[in-house]
Amino acid sequence: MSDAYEPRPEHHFTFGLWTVGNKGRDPFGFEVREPLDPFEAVERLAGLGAYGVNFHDDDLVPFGSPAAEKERILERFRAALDRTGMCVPMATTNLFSQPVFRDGAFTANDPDVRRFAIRKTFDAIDLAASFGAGVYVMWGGREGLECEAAKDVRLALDRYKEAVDLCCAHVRDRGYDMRFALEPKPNEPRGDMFLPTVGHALAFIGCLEWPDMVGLNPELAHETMSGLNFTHAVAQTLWHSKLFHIDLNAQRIGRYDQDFRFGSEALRDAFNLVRLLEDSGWDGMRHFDAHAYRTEGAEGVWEFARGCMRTYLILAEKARRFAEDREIQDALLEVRASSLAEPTSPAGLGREALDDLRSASYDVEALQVRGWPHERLDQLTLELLLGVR
Ligand code: GLT
Ligand code: MN
Ligand code: MN
Repeated sequence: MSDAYEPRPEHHFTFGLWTVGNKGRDPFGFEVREPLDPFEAVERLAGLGAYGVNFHDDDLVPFGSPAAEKERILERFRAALDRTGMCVPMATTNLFSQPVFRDGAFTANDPDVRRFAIRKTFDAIDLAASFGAGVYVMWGGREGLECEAAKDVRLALDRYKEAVDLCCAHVRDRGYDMRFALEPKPNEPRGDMFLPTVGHALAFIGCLEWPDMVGLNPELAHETMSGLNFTHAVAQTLWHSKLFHIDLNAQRIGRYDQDFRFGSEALRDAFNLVRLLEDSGWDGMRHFDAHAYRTEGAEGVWEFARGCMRTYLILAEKARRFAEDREIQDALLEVRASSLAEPTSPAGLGREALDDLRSASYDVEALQVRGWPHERLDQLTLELLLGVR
């Protein structure tokens, strides 16, 4: 099928090697799919119109590979990228799979484990830089706890800050053009994780040594797990100029981290998110951190990947139509959406402005009688999404 929603490299869609390479293991069941060769992942994604691939160090070079094997893998991977024109815009470290990180990585109680985690990250940053990645994601998969008494959260945050500062120092020392993106998550795999939401992570960044080098990689599934509005989380991240990367997928509230195909749940929320990204002029990657249902065989993975990209493009088209739809625009006028851009105090914060606010009189009666036709605006939006407008 070829139509207006055919993904192309200029749409900047990316996937992690771990996403299309997900073998379908879950806490109750074994793998259902064969391992996917990273070189095949590059070829197949390029064939579907993706722009790039991202990886954890261990996705590409299995943990503990001898140096010669590492060289061989990197050469083949580089050749696949050259052949297809695919990029590596982002990379990250696996600080969660190996047993050594069972008590955390950057926040492990054992200083040697922490130093090893930082050493592993330095090496992975060097690898990322060698592929030209400009964004380095930090997802603290094991940073957290189950037994509250075992860690003082304030000390854990001291160590978390120290680790992020050290990674920034490494990038500065090497002279790389690279920024860090923290990825919050409330729980899973730990019972409770540090930096659980976008809000926590934004506040943390302000306490770092080089806050300008650090932003966020918010994930739809993670904020939704906490019952939060992901579009609002992204809007605030943009407002702080901290959207460095984004993990798109689908998730139902109150479930485990589902990482479903983008748009497969909460379609209207997905639309609001796409509209925000498109309207904001977000020029970064549209990265899918999702995986195919466990029901799928090898080919289902590519249906899944194609579906993520197509749904994004369809919703982007709906966002354009939203902006052009006369009735919707009239409804926006009715709710005075654009008036929110007017400063509340055009005269600013000075004494005069304050006196003006203090002395003005307001006709509260008149202000409160007016209804705000959000019902109509919302129904029009829904009908646009349902395809009847
Ligand atoms: C892991 C996690 C994701 C993170 C990845 C980056 S790994 O799959 O569930 O949300 O983005 O480390
Ligand atoms: Mn997830
Ligand atoms: Mn993620």
